[in-house]
Amino acid sequence: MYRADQTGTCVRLTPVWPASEEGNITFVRTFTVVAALMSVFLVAGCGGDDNGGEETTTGTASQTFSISATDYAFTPSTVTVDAPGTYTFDLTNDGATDHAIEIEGQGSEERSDTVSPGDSASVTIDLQSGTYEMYCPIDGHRAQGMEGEVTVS
Ligand SMILES: [Cu+2]
Repeated sequence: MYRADQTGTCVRLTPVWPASEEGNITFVRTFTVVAALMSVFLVAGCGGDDNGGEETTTGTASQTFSISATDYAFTPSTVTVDAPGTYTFDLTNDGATDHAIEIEGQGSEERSDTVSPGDSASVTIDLQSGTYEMYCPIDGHRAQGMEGEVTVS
């Protein structure tokens, strides 16, 4: 058996006989429980350190696609991405009239600014798994062929 003697800030363990005063035995038992709890805490702490070096990056993917707009089509007109995430579509207007790009589906809808011939603009959207429509929202451009599809697998 051991008894903890506190001297200043230093804890010193000294042997005591089991038959010593009841109070000392109770103290030793309490001390043992505290020491056991500290051991558990230290083990947990080591586990945390081990995991700290192997952090896995998850969450949003990020990629930019370049889309060309002409009178009246998008190139490419279909885009496929491997995973849900935040994606940006850069639209360059290679046509002779104003265009824009809008992506709509899965409850989301995002539209770029209107782009004058020779200029560019972008639209960023959080894509979930599923299919989205991609089209030019200006006048009747969509009906004239400015539409496509974005698929998220
Ligand atoms: Cu257009």
